[in-house]
Amino acid sequence: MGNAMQEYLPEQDKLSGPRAFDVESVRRDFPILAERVHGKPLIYLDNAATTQKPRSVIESISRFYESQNSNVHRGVHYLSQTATEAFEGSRRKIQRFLNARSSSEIIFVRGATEAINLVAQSYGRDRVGPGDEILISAMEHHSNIVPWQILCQQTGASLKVIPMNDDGELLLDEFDKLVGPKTRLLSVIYVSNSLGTVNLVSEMIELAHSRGVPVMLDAAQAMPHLSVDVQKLDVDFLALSGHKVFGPTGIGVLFGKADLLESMSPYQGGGDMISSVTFEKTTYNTLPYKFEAGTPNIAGAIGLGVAVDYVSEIGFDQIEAYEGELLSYATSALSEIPEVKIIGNAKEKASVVSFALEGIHPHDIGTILDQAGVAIRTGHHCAQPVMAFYGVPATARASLAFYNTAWEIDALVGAIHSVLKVFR
Ligand code: 7TS
Repeated sequence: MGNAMQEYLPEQDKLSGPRAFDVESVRRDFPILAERVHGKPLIYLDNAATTQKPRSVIESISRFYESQNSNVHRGVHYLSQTATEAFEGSRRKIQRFLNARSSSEIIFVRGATEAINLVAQSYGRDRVGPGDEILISAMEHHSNIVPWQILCQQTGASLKVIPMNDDGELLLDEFDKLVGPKTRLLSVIYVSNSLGTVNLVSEMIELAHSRGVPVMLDAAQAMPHLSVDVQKLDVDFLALSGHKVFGPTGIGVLFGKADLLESMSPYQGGGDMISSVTFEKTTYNTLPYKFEAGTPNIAGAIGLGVAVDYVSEIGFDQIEAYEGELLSYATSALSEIPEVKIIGNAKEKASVVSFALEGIHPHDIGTILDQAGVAIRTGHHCAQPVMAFYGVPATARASLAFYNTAWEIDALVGAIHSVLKVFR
């Protein structure tokens, strides 16, 4: 396998990097990064699918089950109060992380997918009718397409799509024309998981608001890379997944402005979301509990609180600076291989390099890279309309996090040369 057989060692790191950011020390916080795969050091470049977890997050989950496990909001006993305090403490951490006005604007859900479905149903069904329009973009993940299609089928509304150019940038002139009197909501991806584009969401929110249109952001891929301030953005709803921001799976957050959430009907019915129930009539609980029916993922929420603490401690100044350098390093290293075609060349990008190798199916690339210990994703990345736009069935995608290094990019490049050798 040629170069891919080499072991790539930290000494080969080439980034000058902000000195205060010690990537090797950060890596030691993530136990899985010391694993070997097929006898080679694991090189994990599939962070857009899910990120790895620091030891503090892993330990917080064990600690919960070892010494705090109890249901929340239900008991006067010690453990239930401890669990409730840890759970609600985590909600406050996330409130601070997003700079929301109140912790009652932070709804715990399963992930970005559930957050978007919640808004489509709870906000959409009461307000959207025949002839109305929901606006999304050409680069959405399926989870920001299908819930709106379901809403459109239920209500007789239609879906409108902001187009993009060949670099993978949304056409803002077209966007301007699409936001009209029939538009009921704009729901747009902040950072594209398939192209890496960072959309100009501040400008888009401002324009939508100037025409009375509320905005939802799918921030699943923005959270691990950019500092997100919901008040500064003035966004109405925002979805995130815990597992993409170094937290556990099965937990995520819907942020919503309190007045909007107050005015919405519950998404699901059950325990915890009520204030009183008779067979004749149920009254609902206050925010955020109105939208949290049933026993939540308590350990997951606590783990997510620890994850956002971890990220905040490093700080987005450092993360953005380091990842920016790493992305440029990866982009130029891959561009030097003549057979590589990078898909998605937006001016503003974060941490994703999608590419094709002429004449080689992405799944073959992924399989050979795996033998070299390099984990990338190949496929349509749940963005089939993006694949259709570029006329490809799939792409190979390397997606970065702040614990990745230049020597890992070198290993990726070495392994790509091995792929080319096999197919030549
Ligand atoms: N939105 C974006 C932009 C995403 O990238 C993803 C998952 C989701 C929503 C859904 O998140 P979930 O946690 O609710 O599943 N993206 C990917 C990906 O790119 N590869 O695997 C999952």
